[in-house]
Amino acid sequence: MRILVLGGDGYLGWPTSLYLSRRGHDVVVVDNFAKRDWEQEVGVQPLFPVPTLRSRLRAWHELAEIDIPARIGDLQDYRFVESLFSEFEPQAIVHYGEQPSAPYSMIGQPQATLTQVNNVVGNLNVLFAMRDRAPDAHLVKLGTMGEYGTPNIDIEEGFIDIEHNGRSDRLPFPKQPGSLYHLSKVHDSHNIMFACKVWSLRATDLNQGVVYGVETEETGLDDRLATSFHYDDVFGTALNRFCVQAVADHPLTLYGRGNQTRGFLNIVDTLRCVELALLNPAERGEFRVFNQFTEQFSVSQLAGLVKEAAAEMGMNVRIDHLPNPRVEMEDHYYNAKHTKLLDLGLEPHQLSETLIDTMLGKIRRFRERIDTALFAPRATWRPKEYAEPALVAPMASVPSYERPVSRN
Ligand code: USQ
Repeated sequence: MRILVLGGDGYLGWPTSLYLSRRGHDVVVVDNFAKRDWEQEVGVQPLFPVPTLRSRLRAWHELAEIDIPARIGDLQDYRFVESLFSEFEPQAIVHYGEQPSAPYSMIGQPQATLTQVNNVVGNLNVLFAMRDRAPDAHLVKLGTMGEYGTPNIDIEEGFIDIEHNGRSDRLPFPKQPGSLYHLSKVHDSHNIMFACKVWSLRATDLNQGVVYGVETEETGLDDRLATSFHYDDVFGTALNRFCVQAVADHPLTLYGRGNQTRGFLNIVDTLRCVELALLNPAERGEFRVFNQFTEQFSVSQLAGLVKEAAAEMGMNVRIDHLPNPRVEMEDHYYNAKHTKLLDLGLEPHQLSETLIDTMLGKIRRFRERIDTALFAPRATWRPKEYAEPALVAPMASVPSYERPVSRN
C-alpha cells in the first residue's frame, strides 16, 4: 500500500513508519518538525537523543535496506498538502500530524489557538486533498479517548443508540473533552464525519487512550532509531513519567486523589491497531470509530505497579499527591467499550511487571539525561487569579513562552 504517514517524526509516527515499511508498504514520512519547535518553546527534550529525521532515515536504510522518502512541510499549507497527494497518489493516509499535548494547549491563548488552528486546519486540508486528489484513499486518523470525557454511563465506540420521545436513532456518542487539545480532536472528528457523508470519503477515527512504552521492535534495533520519548510536564504522559520519576528517585506525581481512570495501551499495540485499520479499510462514505486502548487503570493503580516493579529492582519509590493542576473528575465511573480492534485480530500486550522492568531498564541507561526540574506541572487549567499559588511550578522556569519563528 502507498501510505503517507503525517507526523512521521514523532513518538508514534516514527515507529509506525518503520513498522509499516518493514512490512512491505511504500511509506512516505511527512513532517514540519513543529514538535521539535514546541519542545524548545517549553524548554524540554526527549529522554533518548533523537537524531535528525534525515540521519534516522539514513540509519534505517543502513540497517533494514529500506528507503523511506520524506517531505518536509506544514499541513496548514494547502499547496503543500495537495502536492503530496499529486506526487504520491496515496492509498492510505495515517494522520498523526497534530499538536498532541493537553497541558500545552492549556498554557495560554497563543498555545490554545496554535493547537486548534494547527490541528483543525491541517486535518481539513487533508480532507480537501483527499476529495480532489485521492477520493478512494482511506484516512486513518489519530483521535483520542479524551473526546468522550468521563460520562457516568458506558462509553460506546463512537456511536450510541438513543430512544427519545418514542423515536430512536444511532448518534455520535456525546463529547465532553477535558482540554482545548482534546476539543481540537472533537472538531476533527466532526469534520471527518461530515466529509465522509458529503464527499463519500472513507475514514477510521482511532480514539486512542494514553500510550506508554520506550521502544518498538524496530526502534529498539539501534539507538539511532530511538523515538521521541517524553517525561516532562507538557509532553510526558502518565506511565512514561512515573517510570522516569522512579529511576530519578523522585516521588511519582499523582495529580489530586489519583483515581482518574483512563484507557491505556502499549506503543507496540498502537502500530498493530493502525495496521489492522489499514488492512481492513472503511467503506466509501463510511466514518468508523475504534476505541484504541487495551486496559483501563486509575493513575494511582499505575503508580502502584511502577512502585512494585521498581522495588524488585531495589528502588524505593515514593508516591506524592500534588494539587491537581487540571479540572477533571477524580472519582468517577469509567467503562469504555473496545472490541472492534480485538474483532479484527488485535492481540494486546498487557501491562506487566516484566514490561515495566524493561522500561525502567532502558530509562536507567539514560539516567544522566533526566532533568528533575521538568516533573512539576506548570500549566494549569484554572484562570491564574483562581489558581492556588502553590498549585503549579512557576512559569519562570521556562526560558520563554514566545512562539518560535516557524521553519516554514
Ligand atoms: N496525571 C497524573 N500525574 C502526572 C501526569 C498525569 O496524575 O504526572 C493524570 C492526569 O491528571 C490525567 C491522567 O493522568 O488524569 C492522564 O494524563 P496524561 O498526561 O497521561 O494524558 P492526557 O493529558 O490525557 O493526554 C495523553 C496524550 C494525548 C492523548 C491522550 C489520550 O498526551 O495525546 O490524546 O493521552 S486520553 O487520555 O485517552 O485522552
